[in-house]
Amino acid sequence: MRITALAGGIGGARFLRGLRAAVSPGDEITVIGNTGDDIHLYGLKVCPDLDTVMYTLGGGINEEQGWGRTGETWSIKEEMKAYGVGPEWFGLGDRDFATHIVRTQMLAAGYPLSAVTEALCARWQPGVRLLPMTDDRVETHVRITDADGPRVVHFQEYWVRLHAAVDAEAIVPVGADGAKPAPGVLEAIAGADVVVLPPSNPVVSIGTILAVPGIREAVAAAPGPVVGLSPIVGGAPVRGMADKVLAAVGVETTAAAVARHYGSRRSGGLLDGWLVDTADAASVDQVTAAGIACRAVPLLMTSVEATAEMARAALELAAEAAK
Ligand code: FO1
Repeated sequence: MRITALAGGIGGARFLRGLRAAVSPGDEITVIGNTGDDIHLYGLKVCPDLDTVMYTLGGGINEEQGWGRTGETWSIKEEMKAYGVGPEWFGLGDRDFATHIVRTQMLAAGYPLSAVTEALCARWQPGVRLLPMTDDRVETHVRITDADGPRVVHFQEYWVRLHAAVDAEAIVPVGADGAKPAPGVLEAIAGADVVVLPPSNPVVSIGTILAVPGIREAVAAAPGPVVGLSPIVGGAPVRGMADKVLAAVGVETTAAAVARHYGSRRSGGLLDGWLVDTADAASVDQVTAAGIACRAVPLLMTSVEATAEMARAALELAAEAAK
């Protein structure tokens, strides 16, 4: 079986670890990773979501944080601080720096991000094929109004520095309009037996991937079923700031509203199936009424086995939707 998943950072990566555990030997998983969270710092290109997927599946992630490397040290950051060079609010550790140096060096030598990602994965052996959504530069920016007045900040500044404490007024995937899907992305969707939307942020992770012209259309037209898992449990995001960015696009923070936001494939949307948490079992009928097959199952990724169980439920729902 060929499975293609669209994924953001921590939630997406943890789900993929469960998906990888759930599939049979010989099944192939392709991951289309969000690169809208990418940021250029100290002359280096940092790709947080690609790295989070790569480290999580490759066994190098800091499990507690969910991002960055295990056994990390911080000498470079301290030296930068001694020079008065920031930003201090973004935590790049020494081990992680090596990834960004290799990536930036290869990009400067002319390799596209997709080839660089493949080269980095040759070390980490994530057990999936990891593709960036695009080789072009896309950066998610967030419009806010705070004590400094109305302004637009990089997504990482909104999330890491400002802790999403102010409302997001608009989400702008700068550069997405003119970006092209990376090599292999459209083929991975068109060639998949199942397309999965993990419980990643529907706006700044999955939404940004879908904003690359051609990708939303490819998912809507995928020959296989498309199933998603709700990142909202009991009216709140399991982690992250989905509530803030959903509000910015006029979507309520409920499992059913996110399903309706993606829409049913029967009416030009993206989903054949949607899993909600058992806490949201009451919303199954609403989702079904929207033309999307829906089941309530436990959706808290408390262990790899619990997450594999979620992935199995998603694949079963896909199989039913395909009938
Ligand atoms: N998240 C934080 O909350 N604080 C950080 O300082 C931070 C640094 C960082 C560095 C590299 C990286 O790959 C990820 C990092 N993250 C950090 C996670 C990241 O901000 C977000 O969780 C994702 O971009 C959202 O998917």
